[in-house]
Amino acid sequence: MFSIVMPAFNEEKNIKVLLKELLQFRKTYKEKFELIIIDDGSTDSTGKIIDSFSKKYNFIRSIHFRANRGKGYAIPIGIKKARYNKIILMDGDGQHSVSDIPKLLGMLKKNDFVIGQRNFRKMPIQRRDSNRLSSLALYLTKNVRIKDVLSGFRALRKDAFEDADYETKGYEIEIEMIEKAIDKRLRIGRVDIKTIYSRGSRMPLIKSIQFIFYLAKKVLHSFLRRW
Ligand SMILES: Nc1nc2c(ncn2[C@@H]2O[C@H](COP(=O)(O)OP(=O)(O)OP(=O)(O)O)[C@@H](O)[C@H]2O)c(=O)[nH]1
Ligand SMILES: [Mg+2]
Repeated sequence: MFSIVMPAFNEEKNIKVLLKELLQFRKTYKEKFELIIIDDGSTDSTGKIIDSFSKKYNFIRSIHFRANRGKGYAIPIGIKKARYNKIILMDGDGQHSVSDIPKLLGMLKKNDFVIGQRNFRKMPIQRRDSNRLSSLALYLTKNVRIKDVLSGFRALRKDAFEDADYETKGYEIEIEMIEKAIDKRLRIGRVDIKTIYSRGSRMPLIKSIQFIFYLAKKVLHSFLRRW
């Protein structure tokens, strides 16, 4: 058994299709799972949609918070609430393919943390560049090369992550989780996943700016420490 933790903020256009895909997948896949969806302050009908699914299917749990606090707030809550030690983190905007879940779980057998890496050639340029920049910053500060540091499709062991305290509450959590994993000397695996950009993408500029500030601070701190 495993848990899927899914953050969802204003995803009324995408989440229904994804939930139907997950229902289909659950019918045939050898291992059962629970699904925890965290909606903090969506202003569209996301909350209603996920509630209608959780009422109908008891393996789905919907968690709501009134105010919007960010993906980095939602993920650790989902991890804490998970009933199983094997956890899949999956975005609620349909950019991750349900068919990649077995691959991630397979890699988790020999690792504590698995990152689904996308094909950069199929990614919009702004995303590709912020990813490369983040990857370089991670290499400069931690001396570890990871290609797709911003991918939200991951597998992890709950016991390796549930105690972690995160500095960030936004999208930077993706990088902070990797930093924590490196510091704890966890085994980090990578697996190729499908790259879907035909749905879900909002590309807010603020997101790239947030990353750049976060990374610049980390790189600067790391150099000053060594100086
Ligand atoms: N609970 C919660 N989920 C969030 C929040 N912000 C984003 N998410 C979810 O996190 C997932 C990833 O967010 P996106 O904005 O699509 O980020 P991304 O996929 O890296 O970027 P795009 O390329 O723009 O799609 C989606 O399922 C969002 O609904 C938030 O504040 N709270
Ligand atoms: Mg997305």
